[in-house]
Amino acid sequence: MKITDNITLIVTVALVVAAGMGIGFMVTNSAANNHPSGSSSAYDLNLVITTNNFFNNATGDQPAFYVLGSNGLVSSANISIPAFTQIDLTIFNYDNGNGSLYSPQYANVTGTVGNTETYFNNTLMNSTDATSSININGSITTHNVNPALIAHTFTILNSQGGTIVNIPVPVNSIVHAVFYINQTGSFTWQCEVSCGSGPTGWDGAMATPGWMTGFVNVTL
Ligand SMILES: [Cu+2]
Repeated sequence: MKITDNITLIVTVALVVAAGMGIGFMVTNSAANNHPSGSSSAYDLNLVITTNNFFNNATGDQPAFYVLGSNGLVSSANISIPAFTQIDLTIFNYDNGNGSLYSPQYANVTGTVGNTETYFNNTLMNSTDATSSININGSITTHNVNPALIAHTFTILNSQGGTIVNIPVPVNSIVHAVFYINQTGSFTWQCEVSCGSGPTGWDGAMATPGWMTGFVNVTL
C-alpha cells in the first residue's frame, strides 16, 4: 500500500467513525426501547473491512476485518465483548469483492435484535435533488440481503458450528446491528463468503485469524 493510500484510508476511517457514532446513537436509542431500562449500557464494537492487504508473496492481497479501537485499527484475531450486554456493532466495509456464500442461510440476519440489520450504501446517496448538497436517503433495514450483494459476513459460531449471530455485509456499505451474547466463552467468528485464496476461496484470509476468522471472547 502506498503512503498516500494509507493517509487516505486513515482520513476516510476517521470520517466514517464520526458518522458511525451518529448512526449508532440514533439506532441504539430505538433498539434500547425494546429492553428494560435496567439493562446495562451498550458496548460499541466497530469493525472495518479493507481489501488489498498484503498477505504474503504466494497469495498476494487479501481482505481483512479490523477492530477499530480508540487508537486506530487493531487485529480482529481476538475480539473481546461483554456478556449480557447490548453490543452496538457497526461494520465499515470498503470491499466491493464478490464471493460465494458457504450456505444460503448466511444471507439471513440472525441473532440480532429483531433479526435485522440496517445498512447504508452508495445507492442511497446522491445529489440529484440539490446540486449543492448530498442527499442521504435513509437506510435499509432488513432480515436478509440478496446474496449477489454480499461481500462478507460477520458470523459468530458455537462449538458445534451452529450460528449465534450472522450479519451479512453488502459491498461498499456501512452495517449497523444490535445483539446480545447471553453466555460467556470463547467463540469462533468466521466470514461465510469464499473471499480468500486457493481453489475454493477458503484458504489465505479465510483460514487465518485476524483476517476473515478469529475468536470472540465473551466475558462478564
Ligand atoms: Cu470475507
